[in-house]
Amino acid sequence: MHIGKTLTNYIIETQRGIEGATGEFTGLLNDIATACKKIASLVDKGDLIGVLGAAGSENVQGEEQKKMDIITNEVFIEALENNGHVAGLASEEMEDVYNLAAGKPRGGYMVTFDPLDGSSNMDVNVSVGTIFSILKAPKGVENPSAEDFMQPGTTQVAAGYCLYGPSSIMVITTGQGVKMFTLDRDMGEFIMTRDDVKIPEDTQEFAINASNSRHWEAPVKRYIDECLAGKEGARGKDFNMRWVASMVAEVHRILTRGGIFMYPIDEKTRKAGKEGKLRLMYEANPMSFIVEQAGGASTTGRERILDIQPKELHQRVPVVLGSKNEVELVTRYHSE
Ligand code: P6P
Repeated sequence: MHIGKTLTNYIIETQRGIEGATGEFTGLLNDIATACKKIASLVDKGDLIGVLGAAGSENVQGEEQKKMDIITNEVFIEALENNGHVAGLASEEMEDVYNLAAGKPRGGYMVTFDPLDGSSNMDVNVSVGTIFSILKAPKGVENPSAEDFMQPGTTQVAAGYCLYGPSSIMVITTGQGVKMFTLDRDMGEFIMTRDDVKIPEDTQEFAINASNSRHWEAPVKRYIDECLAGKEGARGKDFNMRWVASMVAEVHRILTRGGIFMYPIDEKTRKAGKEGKLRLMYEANPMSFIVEQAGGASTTGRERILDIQPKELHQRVPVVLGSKNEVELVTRYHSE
């Protein structure tokens, strides 16, 4: 019985192909894999170890924090701060950049992450996930500032997520396509299960929180109404709808069978003074890098997400991502 290609095999192979690679990037991806294995084990145990429910605190977004938001954030920091691969971290769960303690070795990378996206789904046993994005740290900077993180999504060195669902699946891109690795819990290894993930360019499945429909802008309303009109309408085909309220699960479904995911800006978010619901640095950018690498597209409805010049660490953006032809149609509607 074969072992299969482990994530470690893949990382080392990839490193061999990178001129002057020092092994630091390899070490960092392994640290991230360690964090995700630990989180997978905590998610799996849930109520057995008393990690469900509210923490009794709020995060920088003013949202109620779940116990697992805090626990997984600490797991991620512990896995990354000791091995000298990063110079700084930024997380949905921390207001400011996390600088390493004095004396800890620094490395050439910075990581932004959402340690447990969709965490409220844990209380109802629905899939959740970790999202991460890897950026180059400015040379010789011991303690990167938030300003040092303000790099457009096109500068990402790598991005990925780990989906904690029926299986725990790590999905990674380093700019050479998208690979998937399924966790063999008995062995404690991620094994490659998909090598060259491609998103179908067309789809008949859309994902949006339809409870916001009264707040939508006209182009979004037009697109969704046409999907709902089905084969008798302008699109000439029926559509299905999904909404998991876990971005990682939605993106994984789209990578697996196509689809479009939308969290557009609307009157409600504008009135709240926000540019959208999802965060650029540790949700939209990493997911957009992955989706584009799989042949999909990702815009705000008005511009390519990876081109956005970030202004602040927890900046929000509208997101329209998935099957290329559908995203282009929605984006065209916004331009008309
Ligand atoms: P709503 C989870 O909180 C999240 O950030 C994404 O993972 C998810 O797609 C979205 O928000 C769900 O938002 O408004 O449906 O709860």
